[in-house]
Amino acid sequence: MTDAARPGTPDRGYSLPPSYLNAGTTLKSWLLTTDHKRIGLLYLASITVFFMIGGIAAAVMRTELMTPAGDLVSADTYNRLFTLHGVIMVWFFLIPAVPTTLGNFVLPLAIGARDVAFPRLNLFSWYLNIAGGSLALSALLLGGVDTGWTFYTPYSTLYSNSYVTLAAAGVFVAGFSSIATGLNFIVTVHTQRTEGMGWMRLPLFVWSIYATSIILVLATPALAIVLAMIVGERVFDLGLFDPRRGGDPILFQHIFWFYSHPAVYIMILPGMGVVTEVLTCFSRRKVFGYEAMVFAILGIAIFGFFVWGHHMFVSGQSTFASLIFSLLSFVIAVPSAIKVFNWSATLYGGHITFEASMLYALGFVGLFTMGGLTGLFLASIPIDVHVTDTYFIVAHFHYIMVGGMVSAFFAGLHFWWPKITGRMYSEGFARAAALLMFVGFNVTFFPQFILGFMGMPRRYWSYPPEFQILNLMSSFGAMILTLAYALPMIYFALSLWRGRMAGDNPWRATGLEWATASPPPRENFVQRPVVDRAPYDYHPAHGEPTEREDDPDREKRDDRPEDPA
Ligand code: HEM
Ligand SMILES: [Cu+2]
Repeated sequence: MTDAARPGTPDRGYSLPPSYLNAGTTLKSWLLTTDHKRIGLLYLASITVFFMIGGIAAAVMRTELMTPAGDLVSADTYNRLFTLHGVIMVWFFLIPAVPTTLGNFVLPLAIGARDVAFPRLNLFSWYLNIAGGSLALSALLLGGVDTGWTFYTPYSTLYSNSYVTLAAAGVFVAGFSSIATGLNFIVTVHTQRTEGMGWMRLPLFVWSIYATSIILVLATPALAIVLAMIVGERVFDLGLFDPRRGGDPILFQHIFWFYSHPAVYIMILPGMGVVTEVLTCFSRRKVFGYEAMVFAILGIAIFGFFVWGHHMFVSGQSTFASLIFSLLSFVIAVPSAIKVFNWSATLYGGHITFEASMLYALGFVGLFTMGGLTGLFLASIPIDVHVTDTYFIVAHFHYIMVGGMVSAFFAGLHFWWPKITGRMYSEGFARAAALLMFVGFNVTFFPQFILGFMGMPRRYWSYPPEFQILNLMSSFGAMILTLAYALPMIYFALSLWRGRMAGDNPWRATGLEWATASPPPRENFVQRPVVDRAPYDYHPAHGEPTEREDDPDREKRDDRPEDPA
């Protein structure tokens, strides 16, 4: 087929139909918008900037670690670098990443709503996020913070003379942005579902954002309180964490991890939701075990609140407490394992095609599984005591957060890009980037498991020469990874400029967001859709799975001998 005859080929110079993108083009129309789709894009722009800042800090650290001697930066600068990297990546990139961008854009569309329940609050939470980010950044740029992103006492309260108060204030403000967003999504799912969209018909992406929102609302206040306590201690010398005055430095760790363990599920649950949408679409299968998936999501959200003590096995907490926390940590692995099993079962016997977003999603499943399994190692006390504060930990959480969540973020961005912009990107380029990211990720972080097991501590700017080969590998992988992260920026920009028109539903996906134009009109739907079936209706009973319109692998499939049946 020639290009011109293909459906959805660009007719350049063609004027776009009215959509949210051309409903007002002034800067003001963007900065004061209450459209959930535009707010999603505002967040996309801001978290991209934060990701780049955090990435630059990582690149400097990895360059320092290429040689055993601490020669590029001083020890003190290195401390400030990993703090900057951690604070930015956790609070200003990873936690908002999927919920505020894809969640904002897709969630109302996926439930057939016109917008979120509180559109102005939605815009306000973006401004809060920017305000918090600016405060934290100013602290980190004025001279930095050297406590690590975990702000452990008593160092952060009694000894550090860096900008702890300002950074804590920034994260505190950003916390209110999280709470506002979470509240907004909860009310939206309760009140804005279209006719026929019962709870058990919600796409799993919506369920995952819903569960994440519950954690955001319940856990973030604990973070706000503990940060306020740090500021109170530093500014008013309250003695909350000072044993000489009846305080307790370990109290900080309890409250901090009471927030931060659930926060790892704030980071990963939305990714699980994205991956479920992508895997079902590109294997043309109904998700295996929908109900089990819903209960696994809710189970993770609830049990996530009871395992914080596994971060404190070496803090001196009672052995009995450690045993309980260890046991509960094994229990919470069960719902995650159910999800991995169900994704595999969804793929099994599916009609699989390897689009870029599918490659990212498959990458997520593998890398998340490795992160999760090493998490089980860490949940068993003897192993954790051995590898506490080593590179094993750094490898473990990067497998979850970067291999898992960042892959899922890219999977979702590629999946919904045609809906967001109305245009396609270069599939070949995108597949190459997905593969490069997977390879670069493993070359960067796998050696760190070994380094950790050999005893290399984290948060050090120099190390004994015997660790150099593995560190070099890791730094080399980081270069590949940097390239892989830069590639999407190029082909997405090209796609905006001259990408092929996407059509309403280029992947032939089943979600409601695909039942409206790409890009959608300001009000989302010309006529609000009515839902009369369960989600993921890809494979009607006894029928052939629905084909994708411009499936690049379709010709290969058509060449296969006819199935006599
Ligand atoms: C682009 C590739 C990345 C590289 C090369 C990288 C590298 C590093 C390095 C060298 C450290 C310091 C380890 C230590 O001495 O303790 C670190 C810590 C950390 N990284 Fe990354 N990182 C990358 C991406 C990310 C991303 C995308 C995130 C989150 C989204 C992230 C989150 C963290 C966190 C939370 C810490 C801990 C900081 C601390 O211990 O206070 N990293 N990373
Ligand atoms: Cu934890």
